[in-house]
Amino acid sequence: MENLTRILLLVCFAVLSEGSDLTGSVFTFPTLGRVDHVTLTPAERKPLSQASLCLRFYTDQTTRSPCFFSLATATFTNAFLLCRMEGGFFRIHVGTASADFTGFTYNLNGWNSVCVTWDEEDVSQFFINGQASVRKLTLMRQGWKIPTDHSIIVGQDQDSYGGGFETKNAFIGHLTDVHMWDHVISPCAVQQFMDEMSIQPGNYLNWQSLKFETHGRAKVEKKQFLLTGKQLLNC
Ligand SMILES: [Ca+2]
Repeated sequence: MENLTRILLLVCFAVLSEGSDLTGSVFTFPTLGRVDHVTLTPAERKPLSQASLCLRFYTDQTTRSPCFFSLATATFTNAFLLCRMEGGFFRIHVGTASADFTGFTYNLNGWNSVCVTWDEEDVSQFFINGQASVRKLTLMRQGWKIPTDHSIIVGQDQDSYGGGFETKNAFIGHLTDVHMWDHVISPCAVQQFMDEMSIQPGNYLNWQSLKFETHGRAKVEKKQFLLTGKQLLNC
């Protein structure tokens, strides 16, 4: 009996640790609440000397500074952070530095495909809906690595490790297809993501096998076909 209990516990652990396939689903953030967010857990945490992040967002938000993705460590709360700032430009934080990307428009009430890359030379680049930014230094010291002890959330900004949320950084709307890599993905891979083609999923965070936990009123929903922007024939 004891052995059976042990086996059942191991099976439960294996299922829980595998992550969920969220293909065709979205994270919904239905209100500009201070506590609404989703925590994401990599299969294996490791120090990151470079990274890529891709996701899609759908919103009607035009004010404040919503944050899509926030990776914080005990020492660096903005270790890797992507927000849309008041004024409509996008900001990537890396460690204690940041780079701003201006001159981009994005769809309100429509999907936006976004990728950011940060390489070992400290050069970052931002992509949205097929447009690429210039390649910019974030001015974080070269050779710096994101420490292993990180906490990752989407839909808010961590001003302290795992918390420190502010209403001004709340995201309202939907996020989907969140992928993160421990390296810089190729321009071709970025383009494939933007075109919603089949991609090599993130090797650090993978939407098709994601460990996550929703908090507050954030929740997982099936992606409505009306949110795809595509017509269904048999409706
Ligand atoms: Ca904040």
